[in-house]
Amino acid sequence: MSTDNRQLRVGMVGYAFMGAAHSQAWRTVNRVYDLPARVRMSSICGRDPQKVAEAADRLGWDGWTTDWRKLVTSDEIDVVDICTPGDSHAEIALAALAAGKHVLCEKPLANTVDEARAMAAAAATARGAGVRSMCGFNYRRVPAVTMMRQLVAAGRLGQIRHVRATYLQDWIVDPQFPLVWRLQKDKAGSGALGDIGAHIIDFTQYVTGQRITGVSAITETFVKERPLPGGSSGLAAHVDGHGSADGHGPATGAVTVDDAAVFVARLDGGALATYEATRFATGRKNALRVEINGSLGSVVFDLERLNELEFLDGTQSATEQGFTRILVTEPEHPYLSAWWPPGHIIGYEHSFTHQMRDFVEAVATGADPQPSFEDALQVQLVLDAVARSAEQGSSWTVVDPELAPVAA
Ligand code: SOE
Repeated sequence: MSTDNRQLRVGMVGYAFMGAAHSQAWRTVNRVYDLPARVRMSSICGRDPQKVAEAADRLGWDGWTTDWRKLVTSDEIDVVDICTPGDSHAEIALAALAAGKHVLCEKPLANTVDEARAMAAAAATARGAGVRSMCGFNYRRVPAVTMMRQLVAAGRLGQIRHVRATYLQDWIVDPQFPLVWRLQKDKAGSGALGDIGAHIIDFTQYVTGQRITGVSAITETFVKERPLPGGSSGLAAHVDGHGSADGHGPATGAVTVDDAAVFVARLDGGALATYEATRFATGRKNALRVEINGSLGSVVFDLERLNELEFLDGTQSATEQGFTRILVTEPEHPYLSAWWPPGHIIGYEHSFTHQMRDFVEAVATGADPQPSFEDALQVQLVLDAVARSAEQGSSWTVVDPELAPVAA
């Protein structure tokens, strides 16, 4: 912590989509919320000096570096924000925690359970020295989602019976979309499962207060070969890709992650749950939807209408029952007192500002921000169980092919 306890000097590693979203949040958090500490956007780190210098200027960072190890051990840094692909989360977080830096790490926490365990253990050790850490499951901080949790916790849904979660995207439906890092297991750990499946796992456990105890899963990789990025050809053909025989022409590489994951689950409070995470839901861009059914009511959240909740109060007379559309923009709603008058809606990026609000307040007051690395390890354990279930196919019962296939 800086000598001035009211200042938090942040160093961020990574400057792509999540780097931009986090930068927006660091820029705004002190301008919107009255917090016990002020954020200083001290330095941003990336491998390409020209690109990271440009990102520092565009995103509002005081300085930049290409050496993350120097950044996380600098005496001029109090917080390390990790916005890189999953294959570097563990190395950076472990070094930062060992250097006594507070850490915010993007989801999923890591690419493997072993890495996540090491990170959670290091976070627990660092906690003893007053060092805080959090994993960036930002959707928890959409006001309507926080309100969903409040409704469940207040008993307004009664005993939770069903959780129904889908997270649908379609950005790689085109087989010519290149083999980017998110489609490579060694970089991303998994595909739709860890990238967006992690969100609905955390989301539903957070809202219900229940944890997934068992799963039965199937996954699929619909497109198994893709062009290498940058229209690579020739040499690239020899990089575990499959280019043309003469070494020229478009080279391709193997997709080594899932395109879609579908699984059923049991939660420890007795609820049955269904989960679908896919990048092949043609027409669905970033469609996260969760419905919770309980003995006294139901609630529905749809990210495409993130300022609203649909709430069914099952205690009302049958003749008057119906899903109510709650506009979650009142100052009494979570996080919203700091923004605009009722009805002036907020957006996706506000969830990151709320995330930074809670992180800064926790660090400045000596509290542990949520979700912790332990919470994120539990999500990692669920991801691992889903992957193992899909691989083993253990619970898969084949339907007897009694009827001959219908002639085309
Ligand atoms: C890509 O699927 C992605 O950027 C995820 O990585 C984010 O976590 C999600 O919020 C939006 O989509």
